[in-house]
Amino acid sequence: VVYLQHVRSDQGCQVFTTNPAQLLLKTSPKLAQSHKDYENAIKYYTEALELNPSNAIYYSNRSLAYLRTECYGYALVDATRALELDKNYIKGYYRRATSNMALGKFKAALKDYETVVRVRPNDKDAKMKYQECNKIVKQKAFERAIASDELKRSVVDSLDIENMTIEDDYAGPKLEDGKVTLKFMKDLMAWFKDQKKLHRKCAYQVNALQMHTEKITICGDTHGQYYDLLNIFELNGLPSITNPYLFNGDFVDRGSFSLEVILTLFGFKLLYPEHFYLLRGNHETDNMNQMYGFEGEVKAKYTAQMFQLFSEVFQWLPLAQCINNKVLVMHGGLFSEDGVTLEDIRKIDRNRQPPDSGPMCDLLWSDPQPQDGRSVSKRGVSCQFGPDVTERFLEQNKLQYIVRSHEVKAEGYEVTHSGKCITVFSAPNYCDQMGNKGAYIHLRGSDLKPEFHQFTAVPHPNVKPMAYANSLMQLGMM
Ligand SMILES: *[C@@H]1O[C@H](CO)[C@@H](O)[C@H](O)[C@H]1NC(C)=O
Ligand SMILES: *[C@@H]1O[C@H](CO)[C@@H](O)[C@H](O)[C@H]1NC(C)=O
Ligand SMILES: [Mn+2]
Repeated sequence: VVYLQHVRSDQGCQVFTTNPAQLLLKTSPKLAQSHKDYENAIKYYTEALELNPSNAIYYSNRSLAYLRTECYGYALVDATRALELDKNYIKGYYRRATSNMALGKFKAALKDYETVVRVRPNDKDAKMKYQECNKIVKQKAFERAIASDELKRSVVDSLDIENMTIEDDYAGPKLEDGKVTLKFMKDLMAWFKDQKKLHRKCAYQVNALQMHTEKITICGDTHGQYYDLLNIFELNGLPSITNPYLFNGDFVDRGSFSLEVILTLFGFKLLYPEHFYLLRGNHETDNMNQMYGFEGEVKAKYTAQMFQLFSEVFQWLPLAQCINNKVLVMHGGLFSEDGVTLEDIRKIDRNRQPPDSGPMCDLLWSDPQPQDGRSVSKRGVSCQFGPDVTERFLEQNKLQYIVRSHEVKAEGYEVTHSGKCITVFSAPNYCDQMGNKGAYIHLRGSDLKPEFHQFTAVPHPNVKPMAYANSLMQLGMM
């Protein structure tokens, strides 16, 4: 297993070398592990494979680079090829297991860990991974068993929030008569900034209140980067009736301040329900939260029951938002089939965990591609759609363009498909290692012309990204 050091660059320098292994393995504290390094590693391994297509190590190493860039579908294909070429190549089993874990295919992952443990009975690391994965498979089976015998009951019904007492020594923010006010929001953000915890009674109150469902600012993925979220409000102003916002999903996971991000966003939703919008991302789901940290973080800071409540609320988040009948915003992108209308999107029964395919899955998971048509997704879920797909969708629904998020971009945003498909991503220096900028977009006036604003990462307290993630997904364990 390769331990990659993901230290932040203090010189901001990037080294380009033609040795892909060096790109994967940079350990000097002077160098950042950036997205660009992994993309270059992929390029060089691809070239090496053209010269020598039967080298299992090249496939396995490219698989690691794909894991790092979240192309889990491609990572799975490469790990599988490595094993076809050399079925005794242990690292190949690890890589394939990690790809399957990332895709939520826990049983498939368990089979590979089983193989490693069989071949290397004395390997402690392998044994630990096997046990961890086995635990998840058993827990999933148990959850399925109870879900089928019991009517689904809201966590809210089993809570007695009114009767929870706030201890006298609690000096933090409180709701006023059960309502979120601007003063509460300002106190809350300052409280979180100092790494203090909101009283559990107030955390339940912010969560359990009804979620209701134009100049507007659109932000992309924030992924638990609370200090970068505060910086957005610093640069662009606090949300208000005259300064509305739309946050386009993936508020939680990866960054270790996901609770602070989501409670702040829910607070503003309650304060300005008609001027503050939140859409669901692929990370507002149980499978992702279990692997990438949010479940662990909520359990560490509050309780398992609090996580259940978040899970329920996430299921009510809308999947898409249409602005002035001209722009459609969603987290992932367009569909695996032509002909989907806005009416079809409205009719989606969204109050559930997303299925493996179909329009709900596509809205949360798909990505654009430069070439026409559709291809298999690099992620292993949903599809990639070309400019012609975007064009037909916009024409049929009489729209001008789409805005989506979901992919890290070096500049924080990217305009593709002749200006008809815009990506915006608001987590700068994603996971403390990608070196990317963040961006948000202003849409203004009758033409809704997009205007881009970029920003860079600000420092955060010393809690690393993925600190609460499942140990199998922690960086360095792949
Ligand atoms: C593959 O990656 C490993 C690190 O996991 C590295 O030591 C090795 O040199 C790489 N092999 C090739 C052929 O690039
Ligand atoms: C609070 O607890 C008391 C005593 O246990 C009970 O009588 C009352 O109904 C509870 N209040 C609410 C709002 O549930
Ligand atoms: Mn996403």
